[in-house]
Amino acid sequence: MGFLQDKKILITGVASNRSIAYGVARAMHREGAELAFTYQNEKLQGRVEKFAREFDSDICLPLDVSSDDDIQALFSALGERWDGLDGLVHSIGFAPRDQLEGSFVDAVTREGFLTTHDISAYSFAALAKAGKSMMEGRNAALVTMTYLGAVRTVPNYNVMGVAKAALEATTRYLADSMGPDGIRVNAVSAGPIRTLAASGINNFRSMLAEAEKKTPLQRNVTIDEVGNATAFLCSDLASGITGDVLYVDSGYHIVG
Ligand code: 0WD
Repeated sequence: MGFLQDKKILITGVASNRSIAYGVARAMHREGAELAFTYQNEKLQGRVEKFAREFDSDICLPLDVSSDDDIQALFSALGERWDGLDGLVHSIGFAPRDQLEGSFVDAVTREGFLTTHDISAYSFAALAKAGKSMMEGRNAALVTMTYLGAVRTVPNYNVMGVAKAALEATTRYLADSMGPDGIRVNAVSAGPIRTLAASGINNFRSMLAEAEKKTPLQRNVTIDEVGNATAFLCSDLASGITGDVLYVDSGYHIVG
């Protein structure tokens, strides 16, 4: 029996089979979880439905996190299929491309800043708020995906790093305010992985190469390693852990 047996978990952010959320789905499915998925737009619908079937799920719902209506509709529709929710994985991030290159002070704009924070940080709070009533009283857990750029400057990561700092603080505030309902909230800080989102970051290849050179494990991490850690944090094995950021980065963050 897997350590997520009988848990009902909603996974956002599967865009391709390279997405971190895809690695999360693979680990959670292996550990016996029942899964539901969201897709950002019609273009991705067919692909995400196919992934869902691969993981024995027929629950695939639209969600653009910039829309409050979408967020409400998501939980209404999920409530028709499930009597509650044990886990929610937030694996969503976006910054306009012009924000992710060059010097931060030159690149940042009001609009770029707001969009990046809305999609990449506020959306986690919005999903927690809208999903709370389905998660109360069942040892539920939320996990989001963050990056070291939240706590250190990383070339070209720019306003996305600022939004990740907001996301990590949001994780702590959500953990504090949802703890009394038995809901845990954590973040996984993943090392660089080649995905669709990552391809938007200028010079991503050199981030991968540098990590490989400098990490204690001397290699980059995989979506399956991030998936395993996320599955653990959503499980009862992690029942004493909340408000935390767990690094899955081959140890890169400890190296000076
Ligand atoms: O190196 C990396 N890949 C790292 C990623 C290192 C550390 C953290 N992360 C984070 C990302 O910042 C993000 O929060 O992990 C999360 C997942 O990212 P990913 O797996 O690297 O990227 P991807 O496969 O592209 O999935 C992100 C998805 C989007 O994909 P595209 O490529 O179509 O933008 O986030 C979704 C979308 O499916 N997304 C949205 N979903 C709902 N509403 C929205 C939106 N408005 N915008 C983006």
